Amino acid sequence: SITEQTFIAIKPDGVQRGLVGPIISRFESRGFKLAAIKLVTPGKEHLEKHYDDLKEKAFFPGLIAYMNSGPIVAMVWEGLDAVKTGRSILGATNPLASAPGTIRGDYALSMGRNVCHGSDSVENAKKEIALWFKEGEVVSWKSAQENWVFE
Ligand code: YYY
Ligand code: MG
Repeated sequence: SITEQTFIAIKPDGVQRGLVGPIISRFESRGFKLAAIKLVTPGKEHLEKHYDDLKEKAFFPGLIAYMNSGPIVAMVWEGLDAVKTGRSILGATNPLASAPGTIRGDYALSMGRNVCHGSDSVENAKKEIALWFKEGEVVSWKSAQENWVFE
């Protein structure tokens, strides 16, 4: 639906490398509506919760240290098929396999520095939005572009 929401984050490497603007631009210009945004350093415990399903993986400690190494831009983007289309805008998890034209395919080379996060299902998007944002931080508003983006 056109009100589907996804959680998108610009990881510490994306912020440090000055990619906040270019990454936001891709979601904006595709036609998605920004529903929430903040710059945060949420701490280890929060990041472990975010990646809870990966806690048994060998790369988990490194992943948490990387995510905890600097500020992250946390966002909610809304629009038609936002979760699946958001993932396609990000590109494959391993940047070496990400198509050019995707964020990771244009800006990243290594799996452990892949600059962005996006929810992988509508159910996980809801969980992640609830983890990263408080009630009232996700804004409901009508975009003036709506009828030019959707029929
Ligand atoms: O959702 P996505 O970020 O594309 O991949 P996940 O399988 O959820 O893994 C989260 C995160 O962990 C990934 O973006 C990079 C890192 N990672 C890794 O460093 N090494 C792996 N073999 C798999 C994932
Ligand atoms: Mg994932």
